[in-house]
Amino acid sequence: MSDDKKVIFSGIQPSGFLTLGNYLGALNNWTKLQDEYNCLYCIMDLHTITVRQDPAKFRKAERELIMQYIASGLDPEQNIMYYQSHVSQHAELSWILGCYIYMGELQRMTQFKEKSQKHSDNINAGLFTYPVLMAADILLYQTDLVPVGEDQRQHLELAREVASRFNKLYGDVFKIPEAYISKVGARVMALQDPSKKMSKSDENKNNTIAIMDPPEVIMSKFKKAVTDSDNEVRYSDDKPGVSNLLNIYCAVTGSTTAEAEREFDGFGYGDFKKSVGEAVVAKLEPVQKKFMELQNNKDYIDSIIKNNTEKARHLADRTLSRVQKKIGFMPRV
Ligand code: AQP
Repeated sequence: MSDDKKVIFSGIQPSGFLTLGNYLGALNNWTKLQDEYNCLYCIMDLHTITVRQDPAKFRKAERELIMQYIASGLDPEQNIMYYQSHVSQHAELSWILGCYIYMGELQRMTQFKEKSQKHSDNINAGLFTYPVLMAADILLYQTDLVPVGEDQRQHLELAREVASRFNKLYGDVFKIPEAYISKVGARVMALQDPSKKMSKSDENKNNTIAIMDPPEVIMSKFKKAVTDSDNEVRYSDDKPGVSNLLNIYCAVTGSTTAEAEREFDGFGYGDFKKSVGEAVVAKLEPVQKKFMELQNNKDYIDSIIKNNTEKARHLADRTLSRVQKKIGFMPRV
């Protein structure tokens, strides 16, 4: 990692095949950062088990996620991409930070409230302490910038708070991370219900486009996407379905909303949805092709995992050793 570049940390949970939402909201933006920043892209498997996973499916999703990172254009030589569970310093720092974060702070986290409603049969302690682990993830790498969606902002604030608290007690140990606001922000909504975001764990598969969906499946899902009754392709808060499709179109083609509205002036919804589907198919085609190639190259993927894990462990250990020393833990012999 070069010393003169800022550090960016982010990650995705291996909770299923990535959606167009993950691609446009995260991966596609990450590929634009790799020259300018030192980037770490973690596969957040410790976070994933806050919701029960089927072990075989989980392992497959883990394996496929690193391939989806690379297929989307992330260079494994330039970026550090690794599994959270392979770098034990995440869990170790999480325990320590948990002793510097108060119950009341965690109780205020809105994502915990939402997730405990959604998974009311399994409100485990991990779901509650999720933001502590997230603080450890970020602070371990002396991260400058964290690309976050609105839903993670509160967690990032907590990470900043605990970093400052720790620094006040022990001196400058952690860098205080900032949110990175992407220039192209695309929040992709569910195709059948544009009031909620597109999520890989959505049970209604017509709500989501998986980045590996075959072209005919993508076209058919767009054909079924919800619009409205006035047959006018225009961006507006009272037209959430059409606006979501316009957003998707703009994110994959690079057009502005005004340009897209002009392009679709006079189009019926059927033709509009067909054009959006075709643009998405064209954007995903090279990603899918690369993924297929990687599937046949197990040794290459294994070597990437090994090299990148070593790099991540080395950086993580630098911070963790410092923290342990400051606290007064017995030095390692
Ligand atoms: N619909 C979306 N639009 C834009 N960005 C999105 N992201 C997720 N969905 C959308 C971005 O993807 C990154 C990683 O997400 P994650 O898998 O770690 O967690 P998530 O946000 O909970 O994603 P999902 O797909 O909704 O997963 P499940 O269904 O397992 O909860 C983040 O950068 C996020 O902003």
